Amino acid sequence: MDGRITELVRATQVHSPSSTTKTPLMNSQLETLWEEVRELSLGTTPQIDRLHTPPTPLQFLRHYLSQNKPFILSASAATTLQWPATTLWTSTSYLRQTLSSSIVSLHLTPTGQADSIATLPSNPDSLCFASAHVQRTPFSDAIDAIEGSHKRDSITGFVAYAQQQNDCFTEEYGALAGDCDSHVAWATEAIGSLPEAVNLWIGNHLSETSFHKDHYENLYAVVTGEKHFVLLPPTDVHRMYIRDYPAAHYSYSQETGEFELELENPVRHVPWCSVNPYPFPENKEKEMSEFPLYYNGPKPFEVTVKAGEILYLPSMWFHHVRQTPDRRGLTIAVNYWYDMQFDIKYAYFNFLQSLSPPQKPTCRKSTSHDNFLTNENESDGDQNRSQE
Ligand SMILES: O=C(O)CCC(=O)C(=O)O
Repeated sequence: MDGRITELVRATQVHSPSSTTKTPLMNSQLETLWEEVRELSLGTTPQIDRLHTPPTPLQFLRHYLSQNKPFILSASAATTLQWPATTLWTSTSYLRQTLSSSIVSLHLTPTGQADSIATLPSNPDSLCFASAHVQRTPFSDAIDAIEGSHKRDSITGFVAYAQQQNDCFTEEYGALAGDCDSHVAWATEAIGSLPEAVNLWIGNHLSETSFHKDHYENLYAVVTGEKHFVLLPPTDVHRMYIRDYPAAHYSYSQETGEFELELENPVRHVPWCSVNPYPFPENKEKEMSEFPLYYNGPKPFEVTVKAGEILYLPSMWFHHVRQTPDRRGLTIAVNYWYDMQFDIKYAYFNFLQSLSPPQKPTCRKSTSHDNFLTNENESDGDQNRSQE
């Protein structure tokens, strides 16, 4: 995800307000914003639109792209994913044979959570942004590792996820190019350019991507297995508790089968979402009191993208991704990242993000019109924190 992080950091440096004094928001103002966006555009249920025929470029532009609104294109749509990949990639031996001379980037982590917040073993009270150990691996070894890595919470062992990004489908998996469309025609026509990157994702049931956002219009096609997305619109940014975390990297030793997690030196900070939508039950209460805007605000949009379906994930939407594998234990997806317009919506988003959220939560359940924070006029005490 390095390319993506560079992009985020670049955008932060260019566009974040220079002043360290931020205007505090009131929770009632935030609630009004969240509700208005849902009432005016997204809908008030946690479901997103499901289309049964592909949109024309004009429909896509008018109803979704310009409104920054997601939808799912159902597999029942006659023209959805009529790709050779939908049948060919269900055979691991086909993949092995076609990619027999390909070297791919495999991301190894102890639990399947690459690019996520982790505790530092040297100081369990400290959190960091942990990136995976990335290993260049012949494809047939990589697929063995993904299929075989099912261990969680063991000291040795790893979870492998092929999630290189940065146009990896075109580069590392070029031999599979003929099995899929090289772009999504109605999106290309509406956006006016070809995708900036096409990526392949091969994971298992433990592979998980933590909450983040991207500066891309994302057309995400699942080929085998299922992907489960939790989505929040950009206007919900304060519910994500974006904080700066020191960057750290896992390194995996083949000899011992163990990971080490080391901080970058010199220290570099990565702004990242603090919320985990699926905490362990024993941590749930603590998480709810730490992140009340997430837990007490409107229900996030949840969507499962099945084999043969495409999700339109608009730019700057926060997303968390888990997966259910096919019978072999694999989930395979291809996604198309199109450049977003850095337009007036982007400027509004940066302005919103520059405003401090109300400070110090009081954890109690609320109705949607209830004010759920008691001290709504206090400013964010952490004034030096830079944001994503
Ligand atoms: O499939 C995944 O694990 C993550 C997908 C993602 O974050 C993206 O497409 O931007």
